[in-house]
Amino acid sequence: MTTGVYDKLITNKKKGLKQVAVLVDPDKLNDVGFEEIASNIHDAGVDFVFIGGSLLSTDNLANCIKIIKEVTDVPTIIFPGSPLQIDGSADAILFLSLISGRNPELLIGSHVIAAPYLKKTNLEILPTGYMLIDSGKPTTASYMSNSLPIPHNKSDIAVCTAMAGEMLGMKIIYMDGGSGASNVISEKMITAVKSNIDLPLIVGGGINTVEKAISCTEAGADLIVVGNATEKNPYFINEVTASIKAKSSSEVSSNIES
Ligand code: 1GP
Repeated sequence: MTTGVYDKLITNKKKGLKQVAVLVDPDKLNDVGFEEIASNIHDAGVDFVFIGGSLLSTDNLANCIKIIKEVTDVPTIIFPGSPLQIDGSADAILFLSLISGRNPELLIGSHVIAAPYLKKTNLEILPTGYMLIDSGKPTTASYMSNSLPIPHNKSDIAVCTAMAGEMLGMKIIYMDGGSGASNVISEKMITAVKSNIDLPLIVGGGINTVEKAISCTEAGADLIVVGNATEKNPYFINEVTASIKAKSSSEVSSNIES
């Protein structure tokens, strides 16, 4: 079933409107925290809520989705660290294939396990070529995935990997430095990947200032993902969303006028 998440992503991409997703880790907040962040996400005009984590050690996922959906109609997308993170009450799920790695479980094994459960839900399935990029220090994502991230200065490897993902039929490419990354992915690498694929490009990991967010979108990200920074400053969501939207709307307007 299609709930329109991909349509929204594609429509905004075609218009040149940059988009923002907030990543909520169900382990890191309680019910009051879920309500607060959902309200903030709603007020800020965020485009999507990603929910999940590389490693979850609570059973908060279903409750987290429930509370967020009670507060806002911003689409909820599961960003799963494992097949245990499937919940049919969200709107969509990133069906991640870790194409930067060579771990067969994360290229096909987990998908086989998840497929019959997903088939019974109404989740919109978003086949996503997921690329971990080295960000200066090991992250939970790189450790838990038992895979080597692409070196941060090897744009050619990133480009070829993204192109292969597109040729394999993925519908999205997600370049991730990992949650809490020390360094954001370089503009050079983002631009190189962007100019070699037609798919929507998601970029995340270590985006903790408005300047970093803008540099990622200017380099070619269609959607940026912000996680950790919102935990330290809840109003970062408002600042970053307002800046990204103002900048990309004014660029779209000036393109129409010229
Ligand atoms: C990680 O891209 C996300 O998968 C978000 O990263 O928590 O560093 O913002 P941060």
